Amino acid sequence: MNEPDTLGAGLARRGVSRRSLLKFCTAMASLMALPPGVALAMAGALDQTKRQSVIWLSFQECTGCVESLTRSFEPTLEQMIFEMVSLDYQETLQAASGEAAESARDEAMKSSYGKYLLIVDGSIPTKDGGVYSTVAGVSNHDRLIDAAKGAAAIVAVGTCSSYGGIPHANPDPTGAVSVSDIIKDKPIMNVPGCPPIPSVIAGTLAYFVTYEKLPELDHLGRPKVFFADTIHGRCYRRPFYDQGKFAKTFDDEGARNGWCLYELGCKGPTTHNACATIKWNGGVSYPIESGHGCLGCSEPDFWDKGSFYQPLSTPLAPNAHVVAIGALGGVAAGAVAAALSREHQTHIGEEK
Ligand code: FSX
Repeated sequence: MNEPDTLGAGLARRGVSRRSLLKFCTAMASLMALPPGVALAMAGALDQTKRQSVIWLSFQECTGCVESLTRSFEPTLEQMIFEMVSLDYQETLQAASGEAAESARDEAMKSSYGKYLLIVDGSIPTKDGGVYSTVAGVSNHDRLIDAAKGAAAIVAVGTCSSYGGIPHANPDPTGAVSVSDIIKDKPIMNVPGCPPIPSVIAGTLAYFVTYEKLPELDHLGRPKVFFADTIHGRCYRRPFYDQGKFAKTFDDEGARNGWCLYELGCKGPTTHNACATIKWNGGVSYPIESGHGCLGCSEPDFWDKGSFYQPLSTPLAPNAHVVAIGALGGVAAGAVAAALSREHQTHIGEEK
């Protein structure tokens, strides 16, 4: 399955022109806020690069992450990503099954030892010897340890593999943990979201293929280019928040006028993700634009932090809040968001 030729040759064979590659790189560079001129360099690098071997393991998950990456419109950046990598093992997408699939994985791990990118979606059960999720009779835990040994880097796709996700939620019957809870000696990037935005998965893969390293990460292991801002910070309903205009129910006048959903439980102020800028379904919309508050699905323990319809806290004076989050910038805004999160947890605790 490993193709020895360059990505440029592979793309040409499939009828993808140099112009399309450049267009793709321009979109990726813009998505990741890279400086002008990077797109051309990226296209040159990609043209000459060997297709990156990728081994993708799926553990305790709902397959939403893979669905997210594959359910997109034509032509898509995400589809081009599949031309860029040699997806040597992926249980949901591969045609092979049984022993043929397992031997393809073994072969890819052997031939690309030390070079392949390991992608993991889903959390890893650790209770009772990991019996709650096994593949070919091997526990997820042991498969992860085995595959991680020869990986150049690991990408945890989805909140489950990044932080434990829904399987880890109270009462956590399987003892679900994240990839970074188990693997300590490899570069790991978390791409959370339940599921993550397809372009974010694609963008991080493009970065790794181009630069042969992971992008700059934040304190939770997320690529800063996509997760530096909160949803609230980039939300198109933000002007209503600033004016103190809040929908009180999902069908009142405020809701019909597109006012802020903060009082209906929106978790945008404490959630770092790119939904408000990149959006979903080819840039069509995102949950808040569809009339529902953010659930905070890309943050650790989002399921246990309280009702999706419980407001984070009583709103501060709108303008004070704007200054706090908007003007302070990255680190300070993060501190405010963290404070809001703590306030939220206390508030929820008091409600119970
Ligand atoms: Fe988890 Fe992904 Fe949510 Fe589902 O693979 S992040 S439950 S979208 O499928 O892992």
